[in-house]
Amino acid sequence: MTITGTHIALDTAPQADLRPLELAIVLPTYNERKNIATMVERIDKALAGIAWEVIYVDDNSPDGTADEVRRIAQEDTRVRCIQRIGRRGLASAAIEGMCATSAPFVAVMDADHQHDPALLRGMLAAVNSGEYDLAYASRFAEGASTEEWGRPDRVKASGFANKIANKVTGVELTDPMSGFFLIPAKILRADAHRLSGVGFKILLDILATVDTPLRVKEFPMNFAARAEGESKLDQTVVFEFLVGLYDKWLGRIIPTRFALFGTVGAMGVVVQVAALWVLLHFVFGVRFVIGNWSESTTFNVANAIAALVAMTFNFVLNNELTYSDKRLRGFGPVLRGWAQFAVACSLGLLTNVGSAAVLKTIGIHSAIAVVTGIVLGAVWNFALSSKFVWGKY
Ligand SMILES: Nc1nc2c(ncn2[C@@H]2O[C@H](COP(=O)(O)OP(=O)(O)O)[C@@H](O)[C@H]2O)c(=O)[nH]1
Ligand SMILES: [Mg+2]
Repeated sequence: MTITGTHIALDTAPQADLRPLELAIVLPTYNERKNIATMVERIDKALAGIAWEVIYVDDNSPDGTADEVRRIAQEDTRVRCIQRIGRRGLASAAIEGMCATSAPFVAVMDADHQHDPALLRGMLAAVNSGEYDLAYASRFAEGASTEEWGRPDRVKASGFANKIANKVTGVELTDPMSGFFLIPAKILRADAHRLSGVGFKILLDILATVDTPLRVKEFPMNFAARAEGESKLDQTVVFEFLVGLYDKWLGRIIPTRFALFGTVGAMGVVVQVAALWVLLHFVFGVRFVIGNWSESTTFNVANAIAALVAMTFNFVLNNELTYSDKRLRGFGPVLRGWAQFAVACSLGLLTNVGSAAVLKTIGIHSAIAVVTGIVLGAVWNFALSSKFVWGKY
C-alpha cells in the first residue's frame, strides 16, 4: 500500500485476514499511550494462529492514547479504537468495547501490562470447549502472586472486598474483582442492558446480573506492576466496590449518583450548622472582630461564611467520591469546578426557597413546602453540577 498525502493506492493494500474472527480483546484506556505498541506485540505473540482483534476503548485521554492506537491500527487492521468523548469509566468502556465486536468470544484486560496476555490462549480454550461459560485470571488463587505488584495495601483492600463480594453474589471466586476475564459475547450481550456500568467491577457486575449461574474457570496469574504511567483507581477501591453493590440493589429506586450526591448534601447541612456554631462562639464572639455590628448582621455574615464552608466541603467530597471517576485534578480545573459548583448551588438554592414559597402561598402546609423545596433544590443542584461541573458539556 502506498500513501501520498490523503491518497491511498488500494490495489497494493495487504490482504485482510479472511479467517473468521475468534476473539476480541477489549482494553479500556485512560492515559496509556506508552503501553499500546508493546501490548499489541505481546498479544500478537501470545495468540499466534488465533484470529483476534483488539479494541481499545479510550476516554479521550489527554496524552493522545487514541492517536497512538490509530497509528498502529493503520498498519495492523486487527487493532481498533473507540474514542469516547465526554465520558469516563472503566466498566462502561469495557461494556461498549465488548458490544462493538463480531467475535464470538470477548476478553477484557488492563492495558498497562499488569495482566499477562499469555493467559488468553488457555482462557479461550476453556470457554471454547463448552465446558465453562467464563474464564478469568485471579490474583489470589493458588499459584497466583501479587508480589511484583508491590502494593500490600491494595492486596489487603481487595481481600476485604472479595469477602463481601462472595457473600452477596453467592459465587465463590478467589478474585471477583479481577479485571481480566473472557466470556462468550452472546452471554455478555444478552445481559448488557442490565449491567450497571458504574464503578470498576465489571466482572462482579456480570456475575451478579446473569440469571443462570456461570460455570467459571479460574487461572492463577502473576499480577505485575504497571509498566508505564500511573494508576487511576488508587485510593477508592473499597468505596467503589460498595457503590457498585448499592447500584446493583437499590440503584434502580434512587440512582446511585444522586444518592451519593444527596448523602454528601445532608452531611453539608451538618457542616454548615457546626461551622456557624464555631463562628458565632469562637470567632464572631470576640468583640473587636465585629466592631459594633448588630446581632442579626453578625448572624447573617457568620451564616454566609458557614454556607460557603459547607459548599466547599460538598464540592470536595463530591469530587472525591460522587464523581471519583471524573475527578477534577490540578489547581486550575479544581478552582473552576468550585466556582461552577457555587453557581449551581445558588441556582439550586433559588429553586429550593422559591418553590417552597410558591407552595406555601397556594396553601400547602409549610413543612411539606420546605421539604419539597429541599428535594427540588437538590435535584436541580445535581442536574446542573453533573452537567456543568463534572460533565463535559
Ligand atoms: N476507558 C477508560 N479506561 C480506564 C479508566 N480508568 C482506568 N482505565 C483503564 O483501566 C485499566 C485499569 O486501570 P488502572 O488505573 O491501571 O487501575 P489499577 O490497575 O486498579 O491501579 C487501565 O488500562 C486504565 O487505563 C476510564 O475512566 N476510562
Ligand atoms: Mg493497572
